Order: sequence, then C-alpha cells, then structure tokens
Amino acid sequence: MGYTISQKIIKNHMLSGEMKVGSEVGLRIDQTLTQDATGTMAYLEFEAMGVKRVKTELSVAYIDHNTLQTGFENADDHRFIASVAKKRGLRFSRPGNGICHQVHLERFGIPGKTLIGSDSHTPTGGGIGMLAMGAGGLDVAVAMGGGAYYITMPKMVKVNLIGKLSPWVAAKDIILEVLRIMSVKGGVGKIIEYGGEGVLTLSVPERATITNMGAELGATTSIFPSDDITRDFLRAQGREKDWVELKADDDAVYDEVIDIDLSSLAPLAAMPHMPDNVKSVAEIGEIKIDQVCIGSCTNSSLMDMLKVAAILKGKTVHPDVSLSIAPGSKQVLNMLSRCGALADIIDAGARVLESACGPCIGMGQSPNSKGVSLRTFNRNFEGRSGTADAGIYLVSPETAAVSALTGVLTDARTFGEMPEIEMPDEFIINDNMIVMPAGEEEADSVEVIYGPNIKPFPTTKPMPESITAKAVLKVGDNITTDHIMPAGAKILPYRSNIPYLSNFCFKQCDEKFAEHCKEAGEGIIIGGANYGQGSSREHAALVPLYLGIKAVITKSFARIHCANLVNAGIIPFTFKNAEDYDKISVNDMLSLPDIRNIIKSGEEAVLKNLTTGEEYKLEYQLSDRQVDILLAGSLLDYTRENS
Ligand code: MIC
Ligand code: SF4
Repeated sequence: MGYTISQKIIKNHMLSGEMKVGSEVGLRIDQTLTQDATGTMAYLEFEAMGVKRVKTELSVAYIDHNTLQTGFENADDHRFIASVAKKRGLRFSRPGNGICHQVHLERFGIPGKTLIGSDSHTPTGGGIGMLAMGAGGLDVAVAMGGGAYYITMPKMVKVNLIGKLSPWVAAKDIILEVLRIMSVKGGVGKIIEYGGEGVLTLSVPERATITNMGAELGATTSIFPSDDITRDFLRAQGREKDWVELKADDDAVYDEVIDIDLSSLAPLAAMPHMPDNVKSVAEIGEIKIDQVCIGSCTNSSLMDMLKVAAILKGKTVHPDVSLSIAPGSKQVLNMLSRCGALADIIDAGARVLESACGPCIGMGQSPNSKGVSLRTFNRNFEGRSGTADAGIYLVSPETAAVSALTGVLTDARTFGEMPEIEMPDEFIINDNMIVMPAGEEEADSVEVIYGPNIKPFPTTKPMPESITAKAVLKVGDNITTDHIMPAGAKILPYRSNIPYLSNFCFKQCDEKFAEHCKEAGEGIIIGGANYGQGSSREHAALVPLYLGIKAVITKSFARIHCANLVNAGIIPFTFKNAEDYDKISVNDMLSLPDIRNIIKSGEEAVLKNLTTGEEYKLEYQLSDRQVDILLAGSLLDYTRENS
C-alpha cells in the first residue's frame, strides 16, 4: 500500500507511535515559528525549561500581531522576544518585516520538512509541501528544546481538484467551497491533501491561501504536493536548493475523497459570523458595504496585491467605503512600490497599512456600528473585528477590490476583463529585517530583557484525588478561542499578563465570568460541539487555569485547544451520551470523585450532579503521555520532572 504526501513526511519524522488513525505519534520537528501575541508566553515557558540553545534546524520569532504599540507593553514584549532570540539561537523577524506565515513561506519554508508554529494558520506552509501545524506555545517551546510534537494520527482526506478556475474566481473561492462542503468542524482529526490536475493550475501563493484556511476546517493541517510550480517559486525566492519533489503514491489510500470541479465555481463569500456560512456572491446580492480590508496571512501575497492594484488602477474607491490594504510582507510592499502598483493603490484612495495582521485580529480598523465589512481574511467570528454588531464577510481579493469601487458586494465577473498577472521570475530578496542570533560563545553575555508587563506563568498543582466544583459556565456549539480569550487592540497588549487578561475571559458569553470564577474558587465549564475552535492561543487555557477551572466537559473539542487544556493541567472530558449536556445547568454543583485514580488507570469517569442527584458517564481521549502531564499538573511540570 502506498503513502499519501503527509504519511511520507510523518514516516520520515516519527519518533514514537504508530501510523494508525487515532493513535498518538511523536514527531521530530525541523522548524518552529512564533508570533508576538503567543510568542512572549512561549519564550517565558522556554526560559523556564532551562534549555540553552534551540535544537531545531531553524526557529524564527516573528513580530506581526501587536504592532499598534499604544503603550509600552508591546514594545517591551518585542524587546523581550528579540533578546531571547539572540541568546537562544533563533532568527528574529522585526516588526515591519511582515506576517509570520507570509514571510515564512517566502524565505524559510522547505518542502518535506515539519514545522510547528504558535499560531493556528501555520498550515500556510502546506502550500509549499511542508507538514506545517498550529500548536500551543508550550508545545512549540518543547519542540524548540528538541522534544517531539505529538499529534493524534489523522485520517487522510483528498480534495481532488478538476479543471481550471474561470476568470474572476480565485483560490479563496476554492477553500470557501471546501468549507461549505465540510463545515468548521469537518476537518477535525483529518489532514487535507490537494491533488488532481487542477493543482497544476495553482501557484504557490494560491495554494497557500487554501492551506492557510484549512485551519477553519479544524483540520490538523492541509498540504499540496511539491512539484515544478513549487520549484519555480523557490527559484524566484533564490532558494531552488531547498526544493524536493513530493507527491502521493499512486496507490495511496484516502479515507475520504472530495471532488471539486474548479470550472463550476463562482465567487463565494462566508457570511457573518462563521467561515463555513458560505453562499455565492450572486446569491447574497448587492448588499451595501461600509468597509473593505485586504490583507492577512490568507490573501496578502504579491500576486493578490498586484491583482487588486490592477483592478483599482485609474479608479476611485466608492465614497461610502473605507478601503484598507496591508501587504503581507516587506518583500511584497517593496515590490509593489518598485513596480508602481502601490501608486495605483494609493491613487485610488486606499488606506495603506503596515505589513502586519492589523484589522484581522482587531488591531485597528474596527468597522462602524452595524457596519458591513468585506475582508480577504480567514475568520469572521462575531466581535473579532472590534465592533460587536458588525457583519464581516470573507471574500477573495478580486471580490473585495471590485466591491470597494462599486460600494456594494459585487460579483466581480460583471466587472469586465480580468487583469492577467504573471508571477515574477525573481522576487526582490533583502533579509535585512531578519536579525541573526548571537554565536554560541557570545550568547552567554546576552541578557534577556523582561518588561514590567511580563507576569509569571499561573501556578499549577498536581491533579487532586477528587474534584468538586460548580458549573460556572454553560455554552453552546462552535465556541471559539476568541470567545474564551478575546483579542483586539485593547486586550492583546496583555498577552504576557495572565492576571489582567483574566478580566476579559468569556466576556461575550457571560459579562461576569471572571467574577463568578473568583467567587467559586474552582469551576467546571460545560460546552457543546467543536469547543475551542479557531486560534492556537494557549491563553484560552492558561486564563481559565488561573481562574480555577479544573475540567471542561463538552460534546467535542477542537484539536489545538484540547491539547492546550491538557498542557495547562485542565482535564478535557466529553459526554458519553451527548444528551446529558442538556441535563446540567449553570451553578449546579458537580463532582468527579476519585478522578486521579480513574484517569491514571484509564477507567470510565462518572460526573455526579450534586444539585440534581443525577450521574453522567464521561469519556476522555488521552495518551499515556497526556495522562502523566495532567497528573503532574501541566506540561511544564511534566517536562521539568522528565528532564
Ligand atoms: C488568530 O488569527 O486568531 C491569531 C491571533 O493569529 C491566533 C494566535 C493568537 O491568538 O495569538 C491564531 O490563529 O492562532
Ligand atoms: Fe495574523 Fe490574522 Fe493570520 Fe492570525 S489569521 S496570523 S491574526 S493575519
């Protein structure tokens, strides 16, 4: 039996386990990346582990999220990360150099290698044939220290692309179509591999748009083959030597195959407030829009920007629309400026933002009240834009640019002839915003600089014999980490200050959540299906840990968040019978008797509802390693005990 692309990479990197669906495999990690919103915590954890130098082939620390710097906090965090990078052997991508995933694809990604990043959109690297996965900060810290990264061996899904896209239909529409078919929970426990003749019609940046948004499917990762198109891209980036061919064996076996006829696709949009709430632009109709934002790690490549510039050239943005554009990297911005396309963008009236995440994570450009905003981003969760009642639509750069001119959501196919954009033979290469680390000898004298905003990691304790705690919160399906631990301009600067962050935990679901937890001392959260989807932010586990949450009991979990809960020492349970979810109310007193022994011996866990007298059976899917982490109190405790 042959192997799929990802099975080949997994096989080459396997340190423990078996390639059997559902069992835990430990992988050797070649590269890591962090961004600043998760990086500060990840490097605090790395420092706590006491490892002198990173042990990976390459580790890069990017600054791209917290670039507004409305106070000292972000600049202090940047300085802290820069100092750790210098001392511990990482490259440091300075603010202004671009969004981590875009820059990594351009300058560092290598087909066939493994990459984990403390950001859920790390699978962008799958566009170049990497096995690239999002992970919690602690997992990234462990991998930097040379430890394995553990995943549950996923099922293999093949998305078979047939034919060729019609004019004005984009890579974004392909992934929106996959989201429409599979939903935001359809990818959980799966790797999505793209194949078929349609792959040959897609450039690396287009492929990366698709693998990037595989995060929204909940997939472990997504990947394209590495072929001549990949080689051309790497050559144009001056890195042809990094190319290797990578494809699935002809007799590779997939658990599921989805056929998509590219020629039948139309421009699509994900409507508020979920990335899988997809309809065709024509079906939604010409709704009036207030704002258009073009950029983010999904759609900020040079090709995307050149298309946008060509559409805007010689025209003016509609008077009722604010158009902002953030090119994904310094390379993109530089090339746009040198070829004159930036002038076309500026001439049309766009507001040019720095190469960073910006509005995607609510760092500026919040829409007006009840505003309608078209964005080329990947997430449209309620409130994420910073305006609670705004309606965010996710669209392609083509749809976004055309609509910015007309003032209404517009099917770009009505616009006339589509501009033809060629991939350049050579990108402008200037890595002067990537700071190299100090050499091993010099490193000893480099001081790690902590600012006053950096507060210690919350205290963890070994798992108690039994747990008795109140149900402090009950939420429905598809709760995102943006619900659990919101981001945005007001809160993001405090990513290294868990006590302060705790005041904002679950605010959208229960205004007084933090207060309730503090009164209760210890608590249990009850959730629906796909709990914790979205971001990789471990703060969505560390803050509940700080607030005394001992267990989260749901219908099902999203992958990264579930791992983050375990790493933080919070037990993730699922209901054996989903209908038991309905029988628990907020404030019920719940008990998990003898839970330490039960988890240790792998027996069935029972939840007692002391308020109603009922009992519910619970399940937990934990590897032996995860059991030990929970017993120890957290991954940090476990790593310390085992090193
Ligand atoms: C996001 O898109 O939600 C983020 C901000 O990039 C997060 C990481 C974070 O919360 O810092 C992600 O996707 O993992
Ligand atoms: Fe940044 Fe948005 Fe991409 Fe997250 S999804 S890494 S916030 S651009």
